[in-house]
Amino acid sequence: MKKKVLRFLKDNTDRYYSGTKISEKLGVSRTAVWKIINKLRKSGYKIDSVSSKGYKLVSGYKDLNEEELSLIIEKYDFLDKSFYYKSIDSTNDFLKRKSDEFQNKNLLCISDIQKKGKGRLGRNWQSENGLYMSYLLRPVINPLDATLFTQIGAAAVVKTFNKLTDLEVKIKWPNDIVVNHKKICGILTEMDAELNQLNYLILGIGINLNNKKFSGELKEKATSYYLEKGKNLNKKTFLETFLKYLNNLLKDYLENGNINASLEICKKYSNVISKKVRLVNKNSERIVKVIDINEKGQLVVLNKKDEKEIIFTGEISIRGLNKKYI
Ligand code: BT5
Repeated sequence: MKKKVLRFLKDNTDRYYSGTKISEKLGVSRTAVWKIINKLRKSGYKIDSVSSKGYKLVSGYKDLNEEELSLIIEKYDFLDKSFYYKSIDSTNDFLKRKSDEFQNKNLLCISDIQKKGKGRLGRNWQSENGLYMSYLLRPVINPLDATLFTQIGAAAVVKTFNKLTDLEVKIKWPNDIVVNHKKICGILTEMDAELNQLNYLILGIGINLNNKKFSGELKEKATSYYLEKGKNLNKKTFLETFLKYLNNLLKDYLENGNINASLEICKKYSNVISKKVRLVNKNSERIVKVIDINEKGQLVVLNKKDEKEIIFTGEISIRGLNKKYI
């Protein structure tokens, strides 16, 4: 109901509407309208009221909240329901828990803080002042292709940064976005699948927007928009821009079978293609030269013997030759 009233006020900022008119239009009681308007005011919306004229929204809510998020996703067919929290364990884990309850639905969860934000292989993701979002999607694809979604997400993040900022963002295949050799965003794609059938995947994206500092080992390897530019970047603005790009790239892939648009962006902004890098996994490390990203989103490298090899996302990490992060 709150959402209905808010949508009405947002769509009708040209003039005042009386409580009676709003209640008629929306099919709710006048008292309900009055109560909701008071609630909206309490949560930060500026709603002007003039006796004998009625109400008018003067300025909206600048940040994200539950209503704003649910209004934002109404524009997108690929999302059915959203959840917004001030604090949560992990947005990926939350959606996993919701997957049965919302069968056949695509979900988005955003939280201001994550107490147990996750990276790959159970690593920790420090989540204090950024944009933490997870998308539970149910594409009809081969489970082997689920990793392409990491590339789609990375491409949409880069396009968003390019549109909103002058940061020089690069993609460190497969799941890091970096600025000035430091990580500003990480992506974790998880899935629930049987042999040939994907039940769902969760695309989890953590973006360091307004983080003021990082502690421990992260001081050297993490950065945020704030740390680079000395000012904040509005989360809602970032999300709205990001969703436009994500929607287009997802459509390209899922409706037209075209993954090239995403992969072209990943290649154009790659900071590993044409470079020698160290491939590191649990037990070993070796130096290879990266030559390409193929149509499956896998890394094509030349090994020591100058033979071509395909690297799957799996457990591999990439590091620069000088032992630096990249
Ligand atoms: C990732 O893993 O980069 C995936 C991160 C995905 C986070 C999102 S937030 C929304 C959703 N919900 C979740 O619970 N997760 C997803 P990986 O490549 O394994 O990198 C993890 C490593 O990055 C850690 O071991 C740290 O070294 C470093 N790290 C941790 N927090 C960071 C941060 N905020 N910024 C930059 N680097 C960080």
